[in-house]
Amino acid sequence: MKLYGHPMSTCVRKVLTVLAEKGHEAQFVLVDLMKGEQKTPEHLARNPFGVIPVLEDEDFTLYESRAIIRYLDQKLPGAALTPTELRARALMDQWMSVEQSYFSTPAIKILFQRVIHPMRGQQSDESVVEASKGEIARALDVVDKAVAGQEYLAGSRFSLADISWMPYLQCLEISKVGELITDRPNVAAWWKRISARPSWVKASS
Ligand SMILES: N[C@@H](CCC(=O)N[C@@H](CS)C(=O)NCC(=O)O)C(=O)O
Repeated sequence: MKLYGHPMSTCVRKVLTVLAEKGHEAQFVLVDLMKGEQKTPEHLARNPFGVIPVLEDEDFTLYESRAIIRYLDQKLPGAALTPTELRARALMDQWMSVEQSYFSTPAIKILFQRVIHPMRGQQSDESVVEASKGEIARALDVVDKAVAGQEYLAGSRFSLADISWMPYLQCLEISKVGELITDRPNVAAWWKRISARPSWVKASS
């Protein structure tokens, strides 16, 4: 298997976490975002949207991180990251959808304002940061209630849902808005629990 990506990418980190949970190594092919390599004809042939990650499994090419992690979980041996029980599985899907609909976009917006723009010599627009913080607070208030009485988003077992949220929770810390996590005791305990997993430590270092 080949994984095309960049080690700093949030979407790639999800895939690397799943590979590490499964104890599987894929050949990592660097697509240098700093050099715009994701927009070359060679990469556009792999992913017409010009983004990473892309997975190649022999003659099969797959893009979109959430599709890739579902594929890898089904394909590879090792501990299942998708619950078999119907309702737990439905909850996993619900939380992956909530992440995509309400959480990752404002988290990335803050990362751009606070980290990426200053790296490029541009000013941070704090009105964007404030609006995004409001959206994130709403999502994390909901998560705080959900993980009050259970260890993981889908119930008692770590799943793809937790993995989907992890890179964006890390973005909040990197962007110096970690109080969005620490102000919510159940979210803070959940983040501490999942970010200590060796798979995440390996994928995010
Ligand atoms: N929905 C896509 C998003 C992919 C994406 O936006 N990847 C970013 C890195 S995290 C990227 O390649 N950015 C470069 C660009 O937009 O040119 C997925 O989940 O795979």
